[in-house]
Amino acid sequence: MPRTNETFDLVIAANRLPVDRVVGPDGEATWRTSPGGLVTAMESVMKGRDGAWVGWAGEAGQAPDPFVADDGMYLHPVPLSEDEVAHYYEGFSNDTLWPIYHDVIVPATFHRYWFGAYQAVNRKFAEAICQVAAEGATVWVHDYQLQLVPTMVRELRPDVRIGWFNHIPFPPVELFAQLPWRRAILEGLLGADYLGFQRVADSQNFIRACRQLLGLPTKGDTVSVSRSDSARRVRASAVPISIDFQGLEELAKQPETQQRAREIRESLGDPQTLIVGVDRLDYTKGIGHRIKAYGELLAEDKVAPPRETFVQVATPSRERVAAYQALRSEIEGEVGRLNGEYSRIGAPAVQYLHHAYPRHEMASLYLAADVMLVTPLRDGMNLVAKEYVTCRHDEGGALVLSEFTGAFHELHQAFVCNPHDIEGLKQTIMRAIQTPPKEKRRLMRAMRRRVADHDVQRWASRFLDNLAHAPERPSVPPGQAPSRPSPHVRAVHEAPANEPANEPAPAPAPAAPA
Ligand code: ADQ
Repeated sequence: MPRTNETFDLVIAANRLPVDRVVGPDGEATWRTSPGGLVTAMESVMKGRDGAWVGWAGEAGQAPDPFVADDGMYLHPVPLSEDEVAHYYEGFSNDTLWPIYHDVIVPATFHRYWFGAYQAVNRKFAEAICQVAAEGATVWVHDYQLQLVPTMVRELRPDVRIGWFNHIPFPPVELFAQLPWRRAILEGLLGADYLGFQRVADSQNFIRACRQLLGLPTKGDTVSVSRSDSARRVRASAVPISIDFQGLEELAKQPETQQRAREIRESLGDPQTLIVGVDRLDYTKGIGHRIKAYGELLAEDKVAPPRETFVQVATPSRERVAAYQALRSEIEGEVGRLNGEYSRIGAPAVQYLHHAYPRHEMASLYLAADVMLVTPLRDGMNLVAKEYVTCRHDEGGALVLSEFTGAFHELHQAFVCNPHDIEGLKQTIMRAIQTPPKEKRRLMRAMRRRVADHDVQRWASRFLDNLAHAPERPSVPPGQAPSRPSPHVRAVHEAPANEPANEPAPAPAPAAPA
Protein backbone atom coordinates (compact mmCIF):
# COMPACT_ATOMS: atom_id res chain seq x y z
CA MET A 1 0.00 0.00 0.00
CA PRO A 2 1.62 3.32 -1.00
CA ARG A 3 1.92 5.86 1.81
CA THR A 4 2.37 9.59 1.75
CA ASN A 5 5.43 10.99 3.49
CA GLU A 6 3.25 12.17 6.35
CA THR A 7 2.00 9.34 8.52
CA PHE A 8 0.32 9.48 11.91
CA ASP A 9 0.01 7.38 15.05
CA LEU A 10 -3.68 8.15 15.47
CA VAL A 11 -6.08 8.31 12.53
CA ILE A 12 -9.70 9.38 12.93
CA ALA A 13 -12.10 8.55 10.09
CA ALA A 14 -15.60 9.99 9.95
CA ASN A 15 -17.99 10.70 7.08
CA ARG A 16 -17.43 14.45 7.50
CA LEU A 17 -14.24 16.34 8.10
CA PRO A 18 -14.72 18.85 10.89
CA VAL A 19 -14.46 21.80 8.49
CA ASP A 20 -16.65 24.30 6.71
CA ARG A 21 -15.78 25.99 3.43
CA VAL A 22 -15.68 29.74 3.88
CA VAL A 23 -15.53 32.09 0.90
CA GLY A 24 -13.71 35.36 1.65
CA PRO A 25 -14.58 38.82 0.25
CA ASP A 26 -12.04 38.24 -2.54
CA GLY A 27 -13.96 35.12 -3.59
CA GLU A 28 -11.22 32.83 -2.37
CA ALA A 29 -12.34 29.72 -0.50
CA THR A 30 -10.66 28.61 2.70
CA TRP A 31 -11.48 25.82 5.15
CA ARG A 32 -12.27 26.57 8.76
CA THR A 33 -12.54 23.96 11.50
CA SER A 34 -16.13 23.73 12.70
CA PRO A 35 -16.40 23.48 16.45
CA GLY A 36 -18.29 20.43 17.64
CA GLY A 37 -18.24 17.75 20.29
CA LEU A 38 -16.26 15.27 18.27
CA VAL A 39 -13.57 17.82 17.41
CA THR A 40 -13.18 18.77 21.06
CA ALA A 41 -12.91 15.12 22.05
CA MET A 42 -10.40 14.39 19.34
CA GLU A 43 -8.36 17.47 20.21
CA SER A 44 -8.09 16.14 23.75
CA VAL A 45 -6.87 12.71 22.62
CA MET A 46 -4.59 14.13 19.94
CA LYS A 47 -2.74 16.31 22.44
CA GLY A 48 0.83 15.07 22.49
CA ARG A 49 0.12 12.58 19.70
CA ASP A 50 0.50 12.74 16.00
CA GLY A 51 -3.06 12.73 14.66
CA ALA A 52 -4.85 12.90 11.31
CA TRP A 53 -8.54 13.07 10.38
CA VAL A 54 -9.86 11.43 7.20
CA GLY A 55 -13.30 12.48 5.88
CA TRP A 56 -15.43 14.10 3.22
CA ALA A 57 -15.24 17.91 3.08
CA GLY A 58 -19.00 18.21 2.50
CA GLU A 59 -19.21 19.24 -1.15
CA ALA A 60 -19.45 16.97 -4.18
CA GLY A 61 -16.67 17.09 -6.74
CA GLN A 62 -13.04 17.97 -6.25
CA ALA A 63 -11.76 17.82 -2.70
CA PRO A 64 -9.08 20.16 -1.36
CA ASP A 65 -5.57 18.76 -0.94
CA PRO A 66 -4.71 17.51 2.53
CA PHE A 67 -4.06 20.47 4.82
CA VAL A 68 -3.30 21.38 8.40
CA ALA A 69 -6.21 23.20 10.08
CA ASP A 70 -5.84 26.27 12.32
CA ASP A 71 -5.78 24.03 15.39
CA GLY A 72 -2.91 21.96 14.04
CA MET A 73 -4.98 18.93 13.05
CA TYR A 74 -3.95 17.24 9.79
CA LEU A 75 -7.02 16.87 7.59
CA HIS A 76 -7.12 14.41 4.72
CA PRO A 77 -10.18 14.92 2.47
CA VAL A 78 -11.84 12.03 0.61
CA PRO A 79 -13.44 13.32 -2.62
CA LEU A 80 -17.00 12.19 -3.39
CA SER A 81 -18.73 12.61 -6.76
CA GLU A 82 -22.33 13.85 -7.10
CA ASP A 83 -23.45 10.24 -7.64
CA GLU A 84 -21.56 9.01 -4.60
CA VAL A 85 -23.17 11.68 -2.44
CA ALA A 86 -26.61 10.70 -3.78
CA HIS A 87 -26.13 6.93 -3.48
CA TYR A 88 -23.68 6.32 -0.61
CA TYR A 89 -24.69 9.22 1.65
CA GLU A 90 -28.26 10.31 0.96
CA GLY A 91 -29.27 6.85 -0.30
CA PHE A 92 -27.71 3.93 1.53
CA SER A 93 -26.61 5.77 4.69
CA ASN A 94 -29.65 7.98 5.24
CA ASP A 95 -32.48 6.16 3.49
CA THR A 96 -31.51 2.51 4.08
CA LEU A 97 -29.40 2.24 7.23
CA TRP A 98 -30.80 5.22 9.20
CA PRO A 99 -34.43 3.93 9.22
CA ILE A 100 -33.39 0.32 9.93
CA TYR A 101 -31.19 1.48 12.84
CA HIS A 102 -34.01 3.67 14.22
CA ASP A 103 -36.83 1.15 14.64
CA VAL A 104 -38.06 1.61 11.03
CA ILE A 105 -40.01 4.71 12.08
CA VAL A 106 -40.25 5.28 8.32
CA PRO A 107 -39.79 2.42 5.83
CA ALA A 108 -36.25 1.75 4.62
CA THR A 109 -35.47 1.91 0.90
CA PHE A 110 -33.33 -0.84 -0.64
CA HIS A 111 -31.40 -0.36 -3.88
CA ARG A 112 -28.57 -2.64 -4.90
CA TYR A 113 -26.74 0.18 -6.67
CA TRP A 114 -26.80 2.24 -3.45
CA PHE A 115 -24.99 -0.57 -1.70
CA GLY A 116 -22.48 -0.69 -4.57
CA ALA A 117 -21.73 3.00 -3.97
CA TYR A 118 -21.47 2.38 -0.21
CA GLN A 119 -18.85 -0.31 -0.83
CA ALA A 120 -16.91 1.88 -3.24
CA VAL A 121 -16.87 4.88 -0.88
CA ASN A 122 -15.95 2.72 2.13
CA ARG A 123 -13.01 1.44 0.04
CA LYS A 124 -11.92 5.00 -0.72
CA PHE A 125 -11.97 5.78 2.99
CA ALA A 126 -10.02 2.60 3.81
CA GLU A 127 -7.35 3.46 1.26
CA ALA A 128 -7.07 7.03 2.51
CA ILE A 129 -6.71 5.78 6.09
CA CYS A 130 -3.96 3.36 5.09
CA GLN A 131 -2.09 6.13 3.31
CA VAL A 132 -1.83 8.26 6.42
CA ALA A 133 -1.55 5.58 9.13
CA ALA A 134 1.95 5.05 10.52
CA GLU A 135 3.23 1.54 11.26
CA GLY A 136 1.22 0.14 14.19
CA ALA A 137 -1.09 3.19 14.27
CA THR A 138 -4.42 3.37 16.05
CA VAL A 139 -7.33 3.86 13.65
CA TRP A 140 -10.67 5.10 15.04
CA VAL A 141 -13.56 4.81 12.58
CA HIS A 142 -16.87 6.59 13.29
CA ASP A 143 -20.45 5.71 12.59
CA TYR A 144 -22.85 3.85 10.35
CA GLN A 145 -21.61 5.37 7.08
CA LEU A 146 -18.31 3.48 7.42
CA GLN A 147 -19.19 -0.02 8.59
CA LEU A 148 -17.21 -1.84 5.89
CA VAL A 149 -14.04 0.13 6.62
CA PRO A 150 -12.68 -1.95 9.54
CA THR A 151 -12.27 -5.13 7.47
CA MET A 152 -11.05 -3.24 4.41
CA VAL A 153 -8.34 -1.58 6.51
CA ARG A 154 -7.37 -4.85 8.19
CA GLU A 155 -6.88 -6.51 4.81
CA LEU A 156 -4.63 -3.70 3.62
CA ARG A 157 -2.83 -3.03 6.89
CA PRO A 158 -2.78 -5.90 9.40
CA ASP A 159 -0.28 -3.91 11.51
CA VAL A 160 -2.77 -1.25 12.71
CA ARG A 161 -5.22 -1.39 15.61
CA ILE A 162 -8.81 -0.68 14.56
CA GLY A 163 -11.72 0.67 16.61
CA TRP A 164 -15.22 1.70 15.48
CA PHE A 165 -17.82 3.74 17.34
CA ASN A 166 -21.52 3.82 16.46
CA HIS A 167 -23.17 7.17 17.18
CA ILE A 168 -26.67 5.81 16.52
CA PRO A 169 -28.49 2.77 17.95
CA PHE A 170 -27.68 -0.74 16.70
CA PRO A 171 -31.01 -2.41 15.93
CA PRO A 172 -32.43 -5.63 17.33
CA VAL A 173 -31.62 -8.61 15.11
CA GLU A 174 -35.26 -8.88 13.92
CA LEU A 175 -34.95 -5.45 12.26
CA PHE A 176 -31.31 -5.73 11.23
CA ALA A 177 -32.15 -9.02 9.47
CA GLN A 178 -34.26 -7.09 6.92
CA LEU A 179 -31.08 -5.68 5.39
CA PRO A 180 -30.19 -7.64 2.26
CA TRP A 181 -26.53 -6.78 3.00
CA ARG A 182 -26.58 -7.82 6.65
CA ARG A 183 -23.72 -10.32 6.32
CA ALA A 184 -21.47 -7.85 4.53
CA ILE A 185 -22.10 -5.23 7.23
CA LEU A 186 -21.37 -7.58 10.12
CA GLU A 187 -18.27 -8.93 8.38
CA GLY A 188 -17.15 -5.37 7.70
CA LEU A 189 -17.44 -4.44 11.37
CA LEU A 190 -15.71 -7.60 12.56
CA GLY A 191 -12.46 -6.34 11.03
CA ALA A 192 -12.18 -4.09 14.10
CA ASP A 193 -10.44 -5.03 17.34
CA TYR A 194 -13.00 -3.12 19.39
CA LEU A 195 -16.53 -1.84 18.65
CA GLY A 196 -18.05 0.86 20.87
CA PHE A 197 -21.80 1.52 21.20
CA GLN A 198 -23.96 4.08 23.01
CA ARG A 199 -25.94 1.62 25.15
CA VAL A 200 -25.51 -1.90 26.49
CA ALA A 201 -28.58 -2.92 24.44
CA ASP A 202 -26.83 -1.78 21.23
CA SER A 203 -23.69 -3.84 21.84
CA GLN A 204 -25.82 -6.83 22.81
CA ASN A 205 -27.88 -6.46 19.63
CA PHE A 206 -24.65 -6.54 17.63
CA ILE A 207 -23.33 -9.63 19.38
CA ARG A 208 -26.66 -11.41 18.96
CA ALA A 209 -26.67 -10.56 15.23
CA CYS A 210 -23.20 -12.11 14.85
CA ARG A 211 -24.39 -15.27 16.60
CA GLN A 212 -27.72 -15.62 14.82
CA LEU A 213 -26.93 -14.33 11.34
CA LEU A 214 -23.30 -15.40 10.95
CA GLY A 215 -23.37 -18.42 13.29
CA LEU A 216 -20.25 -17.17 15.09
CA PRO A 217 -19.44 -18.24 18.66
CA THR A 218 -19.90 -15.44 21.19
CA LYS A 219 -18.97 -15.27 24.84
CA GLY A 220 -19.92 -12.32 27.05
CA ASP A 221 -18.98 -9.22 25.10
CA THR A 222 -16.74 -10.92 22.52
CA VAL A 223 -17.26 -12.58 19.14
CA SER A 224 -14.79 -15.20 17.84
CA VAL A 225 -13.79 -14.82 14.23
CA SER A 226 -11.66 -17.56 12.68
CA ARG A 227 -10.33 -17.82 9.19
CA SER A 228 -8.01 -20.44 7.68
CA ASP A 229 -4.98 -18.37 8.66
CA SER A 230 -6.06 -16.59 11.85
CA ALA A 231 -8.34 -16.63 14.87
CA ARG A 232 -9.33 -13.43 16.67
CA ARG A 233 -11.79 -12.23 19.25
CA VAL A 234 -13.58 -8.92 18.72
CA ARG A 235 -14.91 -7.06 21.73
CA ALA A 236 -18.12 -4.97 21.65
CA SER A 237 -19.30 -2.87 24.58
CA ALA A 238 -21.09 0.33 25.54
CA VAL A 239 -19.14 3.54 25.94
CA PRO A 240 -21.69 6.40 25.85
CA ILE A 241 -20.63 9.64 24.21
CA SER A 242 -20.76 12.96 26.02
CA ILE A 243 -20.01 16.66 25.56
CA ASP A 244 -17.31 19.15 26.48
CA PHE A 245 -18.80 20.04 29.87
CA GLN A 246 -16.15 22.54 30.89
CA GLY A 247 -16.04 24.39 27.57
CA LEU A 248 -19.81 24.71 27.28
CA GLU A 249 -20.32 25.65 30.92
CA GLU A 250 -17.72 28.42 30.54
CA LEU A 251 -19.60 29.72 27.50
CA ALA A 252 -22.91 29.65 29.41
CA LYS A 253 -21.33 31.58 32.30
CA GLN A 254 -20.13 34.44 30.10
CA PRO A 255 -22.02 37.68 30.83
CA GLU A 256 -22.89 38.12 27.12
CA THR A 257 -24.49 34.66 27.00
CA GLN A 258 -26.54 35.40 30.12
CA GLN A 259 -27.53 38.82 28.80
CA ARG A 260 -28.65 37.26 25.53
CA ALA A 261 -30.74 34.70 27.47
CA ARG A 262 -32.52 37.57 29.21
CA GLU A 263 -33.09 39.28 25.85
CA ILE A 264 -34.61 36.12 24.41
CA ARG A 265 -37.08 35.95 27.29
CA GLU A 266 -37.91 39.65 27.03
CA SER A 267 -38.48 39.45 23.29
CA LEU A 268 -40.95 36.64 23.93
CA GLY A 269 -42.89 38.83 26.37
CA ASP A 270 -41.28 37.45 29.54
CA PRO A 271 -43.36 34.30 29.74
CA GLN A 272 -43.93 32.62 33.07
CA THR A 273 -42.70 29.37 31.49
CA LEU A 274 -40.58 29.18 28.37
CA ILE A 275 -40.74 25.71 26.82
CA VAL A 276 -38.11 24.86 24.19
CA GLY A 277 -37.36 22.03 21.77
CA VAL A 278 -34.12 21.93 19.76
CA ASP A 279 -33.60 19.16 17.22
CA ARG A 280 -32.36 18.37 13.79
CA LEU A 281 -35.52 18.15 11.70
CA ASP A 282 -35.53 14.34 11.73
CA TYR A 283 -38.42 11.88 12.12
CA THR A 284 -36.51 10.11 14.91
CA LYS A 285 -36.74 13.18 17.17
CA GLY A 286 -40.46 12.92 17.96
CA ILE A 287 -41.16 16.55 17.06
CA GLY A 288 -44.63 15.69 15.75
CA HIS A 289 -45.57 13.81 18.95
CA ARG A 290 -44.40 16.76 21.04
CA ILE A 291 -46.40 19.25 18.98
CA LYS A 292 -49.49 17.02 19.19
CA ALA A 293 -49.20 16.84 22.98
CA TYR A 294 -48.69 20.61 23.22
CA GLY A 295 -51.65 21.23 20.91
CA GLU A 296 -53.89 19.20 23.21
CA LEU A 297 -52.63 21.14 26.25
CA LEU A 298 -53.53 24.35 24.40
CA ALA A 299 -56.95 22.98 23.51
CA GLU A 300 -57.56 22.02 27.14
CA ASP A 301 -56.40 25.47 28.29
CA LYS A 302 -53.74 23.92 30.50
CA VAL A 303 -51.19 26.11 28.75
CA ALA A 304 -51.88 29.46 27.09
CA PRO A 305 -49.58 31.94 25.34
CA PRO A 306 -47.97 34.24 26.35
CA ARG A 307 -48.01 32.83 29.92
CA GLU A 308 -46.55 29.60 28.51
CA THR A 309 -44.55 30.07 25.35
CA PHE A 310 -43.23 27.23 23.19
CA VAL A 311 -40.21 27.70 20.90
CA GLN A 312 -39.33 24.85 18.55
CA VAL A 313 -35.97 25.07 16.77
CA ALA A 314 -35.79 22.56 13.92
CA THR A 315 -32.38 22.51 12.29
CA PRO A 316 -32.50 21.93 8.51
CA SER A 317 -31.32 18.41 7.76
CA ARG A 318 -30.97 15.98 4.78
CA GLU A 319 -33.21 18.16 2.68
CA ARG A 320 -32.77 16.09 -0.49
CA VAL A 321 -34.14 12.88 1.10
CA ALA A 322 -37.89 12.40 0.42
CA ALA A 323 -38.80 11.31 3.98
CA TYR A 324 -37.29 14.55 5.34
CA GLN A 325 -39.20 16.68 2.83
CA ALA A 326 -42.42 14.97 3.89
CA LEU A 327 -41.59 15.47 7.58
CA ARG A 328 -40.97 19.18 7.07
CA SER A 329 -44.34 19.67 5.38
CA GLU A 330 -46.07 17.70 8.11
CA ILE A 331 -44.46 19.60 11.01
CA GLU A 332 -44.89 23.00 9.40
CA GLY A 333 -48.53 22.21 8.58
CA GLU A 334 -49.17 21.21 12.19
CA VAL A 335 -47.44 24.33 13.58
CA GLY A 336 -49.49 26.48 11.19
CA ARG A 337 -52.70 24.81 12.33
CA LEU A 338 -51.93 25.40 16.03
CA ASN A 339 -50.95 28.99 15.40
CA GLY A 340 -54.09 29.61 13.38
CA GLU A 341 -56.20 28.23 16.18
CA TYR A 342 -54.50 29.34 19.40
CA SER A 343 -52.27 32.37 18.68
CA ARG A 344 -53.21 35.88 19.59
CA ILE A 345 -51.59 38.99 18.15
CA GLY A 346 -48.17 39.21 19.78
CA ALA A 347 -48.59 35.79 21.40
CA PRO A 348 -48.03 32.91 18.98
CA ALA A 349 -48.89 29.42 20.24
CA VAL A 350 -45.71 27.94 18.76
CA GLN A 351 -42.63 29.88 17.67
CA TYR A 352 -41.04 27.74 14.96
CA LEU A 353 -37.48 28.41 13.72
CA HIS A 354 -35.97 26.42 10.87
CA HIS A 355 -32.36 27.62 11.30
CA ALA A 356 -28.96 26.56 12.56
CA TYR A 357 -27.47 28.83 15.24
CA PRO A 358 -23.97 29.50 16.53
CA ARG A 359 -22.97 27.79 19.76
CA HIS A 360 -23.30 30.89 21.95
CA GLU A 361 -26.88 31.45 20.74
CA MET A 362 -27.71 27.82 21.55
CA ALA A 363 -26.22 28.28 25.03
CA SER A 364 -28.38 31.40 25.58
CA LEU A 365 -31.48 29.55 24.44
CA TYR A 366 -30.73 26.71 26.87
CA LEU A 367 -30.25 29.23 29.67
CA ALA A 368 -33.54 30.93 28.80
CA ALA A 369 -35.58 27.68 28.71
CA ASP A 370 -37.58 26.75 31.80
CA VAL A 371 -38.53 23.41 30.29
CA MET A 372 -36.55 21.58 27.60
CA LEU A 373 -38.46 18.98 25.62
CA VAL A 374 -36.30 16.09 24.37
CA THR A 375 -38.80 13.52 23.10
CA PRO A 376 -37.18 11.29 20.43
CA LEU A 377 -38.79 8.05 19.33
CA ARG A 378 -35.27 6.62 19.09
CA ASP A 379 -31.91 8.37 19.55
CA GLY A 380 -28.38 7.00 19.99
CA MET A 381 -27.57 9.47 22.78
CA ASN A 382 -29.08 12.97 22.28
CA LEU A 383 -26.51 15.60 23.06
CA VAL A 384 -29.11 18.37 23.40
CA ALA A 385 -30.17 16.86 26.74
CA LYS A 386 -26.58 16.91 28.02
CA GLU A 387 -25.93 20.39 26.63
CA TYR A 388 -29.03 21.74 28.36
CA VAL A 389 -28.05 20.51 31.82
CA THR A 390 -24.46 21.67 31.24
CA CYS A 391 -25.60 25.23 30.52
CA ARG A 392 -27.79 25.34 33.64
CA HIS A 393 -25.04 26.41 36.06
CA ASP A 394 -27.85 28.30 37.83
CA GLU A 395 -29.46 24.89 38.51
CA GLY A 396 -32.66 26.22 36.96
CA GLY A 397 -34.78 24.53 34.32
CA ALA A 398 -36.37 21.13 33.89
CA LEU A 399 -35.56 18.40 31.37
CA VAL A 400 -38.33 16.28 29.84
CA LEU A 401 -36.54 13.25 28.39
CA SER A 402 -37.71 10.32 26.30
CA GLU A 403 -36.88 6.86 27.54
CA PHE A 404 -35.85 5.97 23.97
CA THR A 405 -32.66 8.05 24.08
CA GLY A 406 -29.22 6.93 25.18
CA ALA A 407 -29.19 9.94 27.55
CA PHE A 408 -32.10 8.43 29.50
CA HIS A 409 -29.73 5.72 30.76
CA GLU A 410 -27.57 8.37 32.42
CA LEU A 411 -29.82 11.30 33.33
CA HIS A 412 -32.02 9.54 35.84
CA GLN A 413 -33.36 12.72 37.38
CA ALA A 414 -35.07 13.92 34.19
CA PHE A 415 -38.87 14.06 33.82
CA VAL A 416 -39.10 10.83 31.87
CA CYS A 417 -41.64 10.30 29.10
CA ASN A 418 -42.74 7.79 26.49
CA PRO A 419 -43.45 10.07 23.51
CA HIS A 420 -45.87 7.56 21.97
CA ASP A 421 -48.07 7.98 25.04
CA ILE A 422 -49.53 11.41 24.28
CA GLU A 423 -51.58 11.53 27.49
CA GLY A 424 -48.51 10.59 29.55
CA LEU A 425 -46.38 13.13 27.67
CA LYS A 426 -48.89 15.88 28.44
CA GLN A 427 -48.84 14.98 32.13
CA THR A 428 -45.03 14.93 32.15
CA ILE A 429 -44.86 18.38 30.52
CA MET A 430 -47.29 19.73 33.12
CA ARG A 431 -45.27 18.15 35.93
CA ALA A 432 -42.09 19.73 34.56
CA ILE A 433 -43.86 23.12 34.57
CA GLN A 434 -45.40 22.75 38.02
CA THR A 435 -42.77 21.00 40.16
CA PRO A 436 -41.49 23.46 42.79
CA PRO A 437 -38.20 25.19 41.91
CA LYS A 438 -36.40 23.77 44.95
CA GLU A 439 -37.09 20.20 43.85
CA LYS A 440 -36.14 21.00 40.26
CA ARG A 441 -32.83 22.42 41.45
CA ARG A 442 -32.05 19.18 43.26
CA LEU A 443 -32.75 17.16 40.10
CA MET A 444 -30.74 19.51 37.90
CA ARG A 445 -27.80 19.40 40.30
CA ALA A 446 -27.65 15.61 40.13
CA MET A 447 -27.81 15.56 36.32
CA ARG A 448 -25.10 18.19 36.06
CA ARG A 449 -22.83 16.15 38.29
CA ARG A 450 -23.30 13.16 36.02
CA VAL A 451 -22.35 15.05 32.83
CA ALA A 452 -19.45 16.85 34.54
CA ASP A 453 -18.00 13.50 35.63
CA HIS A 454 -18.60 11.79 32.28
CA ASP A 455 -17.56 14.39 29.74
CA VAL A 456 -16.46 13.89 26.14
CA GLN A 457 -12.78 13.80 27.07
CA ARG A 458 -13.45 10.91 29.41
CA TRP A 459 -15.50 9.18 26.70
CA ALA A 460 -12.64 9.42 24.20
CA SER A 461 -10.02 8.16 26.60
CA ARG A 462 -12.28 5.28 27.68
CA PHE A 463 -12.81 4.31 24.04
CA LEU A 464 -9.08 4.35 23.32
CA ASP A 465 -8.34 2.44 26.50
CA ASN A 466 -10.86 -0.24 25.50
CA LEU A 467 -9.33 -0.37 22.03
CA ALA A 468 -5.79 -0.69 23.36
CA HIS A 469 -6.74 -3.63 25.60
CA ALA A 470 -9.23 -5.42 23.31
CA PRO A 471 -10.33 -8.17 23.31
CA GLU A 472 -9.72 -7.99 27.06
CA ARG A 473 -11.33 -5.36 29.27
CA PRO A 474 -8.91 -2.73 30.50
CA SER A 475 -7.83 -3.71 33.97
CA VAL A 476 -7.96 -1.31 36.89
CA PRO A 477 -4.47 -0.84 38.38
CA PRO A 478 -4.17 -2.97 41.56
CA GLY A 479 -5.48 -1.26 44.71
CA GLN A 480 -7.17 1.46 42.68
CA ALA A 481 -10.94 1.25 42.44
CA PRO A 482 -12.63 3.01 39.53
CA SER A 483 -13.58 6.53 40.59
CA ARG A 484 -17.21 5.96 39.67
CA PRO A 485 -19.24 3.07 38.40
CA SER A 486 -18.99 2.85 34.62
CA PRO A 487 -22.09 4.23 32.90
CA HIS A 488 -22.22 1.24 30.63
CA VAL A 489 -22.63 -1.37 33.34
CA ARG A 490 -26.32 -0.48 33.63
CA ALA A 491 -28.05 -3.08 31.48
CA VAL A 492 -31.28 -2.02 29.80
CA HIS A 493 -33.32 -4.71 31.52
CA GLU A 494 -32.57 -2.99 34.82
CA ALA A 495 -35.40 -0.66 33.81
CA PRO A 496 -34.04 2.71 34.87
CA ALA A 497 -37.43 4.11 33.83
CA ASN A 498 -38.66 3.44 37.33
CA GLU A 499 -35.79 5.05 39.08
CA PRO A 500 -35.97 8.81 38.62
CA ALA A 501 -36.64 10.39 41.95
CA ASN A 502 -39.29 12.64 40.45
CA GLU A 503 -41.13 9.91 38.65
CA PRO A 504 -43.67 7.45 39.92
CA ALA A 505 -43.42 4.09 38.16
CA PRO A 506 -44.74 4.78 34.65
CA ALA A 507 -48.08 3.31 33.71
CA PRO A 508 -47.92 0.70 30.94
CA ALA A 509 -47.80 2.44 27.58
CA PRO A 510 -50.99 2.30 25.54
CA ALA A 511 -50.68 0.04 22.52
CA ALA A 512 -51.73 2.59 19.93
CA PRO A 513 -49.00 4.93 18.75
CA ALA A 514 -49.77 8.58 18.16
P1 ADQ B 1 -27.78 14.00 16.06
O1 ADQ B 1 -28.89 13.13 15.58
O2 ADQ B 1 -27.42 15.13 15.19
O3 ADQ B 1 -26.47 13.15 16.40
P2 ADQ B 1 -27.81 15.18 18.86
O4 ADQ B 1 -27.07 14.23 19.68
O5 ADQ B 1 -28.96 15.78 19.55
O6 ADQ B 1 -28.33 14.55 17.51
O7 ADQ B 1 -26.83 16.33 18.44
C1 ADQ B 1 -27.29 17.46 17.78
C2 ADQ B 1 -26.24 18.55 17.87
O8 ADQ B 1 -26.59 19.59 16.97
C3 ADQ B 1 -26.15 19.15 19.25
O9 ADQ B 1 -24.81 19.40 19.56
C4 ADQ B 1 -26.93 20.47 19.11
O10 ADQ B 1 -26.46 21.52 19.93
C5 ADQ B 1 -26.69 20.82 17.67
N1 ADQ B 1 -27.85 21.56 17.14
C6 ADQ B 1 -29.13 21.17 17.12
N2 ADQ B 1 -29.90 22.12 16.57
C7 ADQ B 1 -29.10 23.14 16.26
C8 ADQ B 1 -29.30 24.41 15.66
N3 ADQ B 1 -30.51 24.84 15.26
N4 ADQ B 1 -28.23 25.19 15.49
C9 ADQ B 1 -27.01 24.78 15.87
N5 ADQ B 1 -26.75 23.60 16.44
C10 ADQ B 1 -27.78 22.78 16.61
C11 ADQ B 1 -26.05 11.78 16.26
C12 ADQ B 1 -26.99 10.74 16.89
C13 ADQ B 1 -27.23 11.08 18.34
C14 ADQ B 1 -25.89 11.19 19.09
C15 ADQ B 1 -24.91 12.08 18.36
C16 ADQ B 1 -23.51 12.01 18.97
O11 ADQ B 1 -28.21 10.69 16.19
O12 ADQ B 1 -28.05 10.10 18.96
O13 ADQ B 1 -26.11 11.73 20.37
O14 ADQ B 1 -24.79 11.71 16.99
O15 ADQ B 1 -23.06 10.70 19.07
